[in-house]
Amino acid sequence: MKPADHAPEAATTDEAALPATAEPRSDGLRNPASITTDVLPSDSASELVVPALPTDLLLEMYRKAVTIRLMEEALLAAAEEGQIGGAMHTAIGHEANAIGAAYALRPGDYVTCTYRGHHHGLAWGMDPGRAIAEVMGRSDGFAKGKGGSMHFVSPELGMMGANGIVAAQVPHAAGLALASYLRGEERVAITFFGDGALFQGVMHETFNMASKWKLPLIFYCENNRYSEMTPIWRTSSIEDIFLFPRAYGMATVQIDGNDVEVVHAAVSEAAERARTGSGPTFIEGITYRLAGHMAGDLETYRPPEEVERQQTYEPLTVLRRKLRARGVDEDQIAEIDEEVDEKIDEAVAFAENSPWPDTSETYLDVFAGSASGGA
Ligand SMILES: Cc1ncc(C[n+]2csc(CCOP(=O)(O)OP(=O)(O)O)c2C)c(N)n1
Ligand SMILES: [Mg+2]
Repeated sequence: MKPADHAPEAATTDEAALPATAEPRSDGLRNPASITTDVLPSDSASELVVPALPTDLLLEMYRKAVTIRLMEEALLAAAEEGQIGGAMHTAIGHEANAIGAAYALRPGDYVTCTYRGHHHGLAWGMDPGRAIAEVMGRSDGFAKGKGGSMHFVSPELGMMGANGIVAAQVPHAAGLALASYLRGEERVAITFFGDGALFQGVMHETFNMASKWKLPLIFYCENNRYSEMTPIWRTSSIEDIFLFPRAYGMATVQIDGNDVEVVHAAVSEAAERARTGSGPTFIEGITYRLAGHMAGDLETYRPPEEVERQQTYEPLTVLRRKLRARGVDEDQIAEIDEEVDEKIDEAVAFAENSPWPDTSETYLDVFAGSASGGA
């Protein structure tokens, strides 16, 4: 075959958004072309035992999910007003992945994530006011406004950093897991990354090392089926990406990343495996990014109908349905929505009133040895 036969074809907008065929494959896996319009993931989650969580806990998770959603909507509005410098990526639609995981782990466990990490920060316990202040570059932010949206960090909470370089946070988490192992601690590290990260070499180096050394590590792929503006079926040789890490001899599972109970069950099982010395787990959470790749994204690469379809099965909708099925009435849900709405208004006001960092601190906390004692 000539090299030209392997070359990717140029994508037109229509081709990029609409798969050519959705025929099922003979081996039972999903056809690569079908995934961008799938609402529900394949059946592979069925092997996982998913216990029902107590209704009180689901209510707490719902409150957290609404907090993340409203904070990110407020941030998008602030970006439109020109209040935010640099790129900002929201995780609207990804919330269940962060919340289900955070509630399955213990205080003291570590997390690292991508530039799309507001949801992880809040799930890990960050205060929304200080989080918004960080995105706005204000001095009350967790990194005193110097990290911004793409470098969320709060070591005191175990939130060890978002990262702007695709996949760079993954070996960092392996280092944290190794440190925990060497110190004889029971701390687990979880690292979140996107489907696009799978094709970075460092991912595979980390898979091999973590599996060989049985590190207490959880690899969590938030598969939203796009890398920036490119659908996964255009870039990946296989669509079920949990099959890649399986080759490194680790446990893998593909789950519904829009359902907090499923995520909680998968991460609990992985944490148990990690804490008992049985090594890492790879979780592929199928999810969907409801907003653009970043603030200001015109979203010309996917049809609005695709987003509308996904709106029928997104984390908040799923949680509301669960709560209603447990007998929680609409009024109680609406009350939570209103309370959170007020809290987010207060958080935005707090951030807007937070002072800009002093110019005398420009080089503080930037290089090793210049730390001023804070985060
Ligand atoms: C090493 C590197 N290459 C390219 C980029 C540019 N880039 C930023 S986001 C992104 C897409 C990543 O997609 P995915 O891993 O699926 O995460 P998602 O944005 O969908 O959450 C790319 C290629 C980068 N930041 N780092
Ligand atoms: Mg992606």
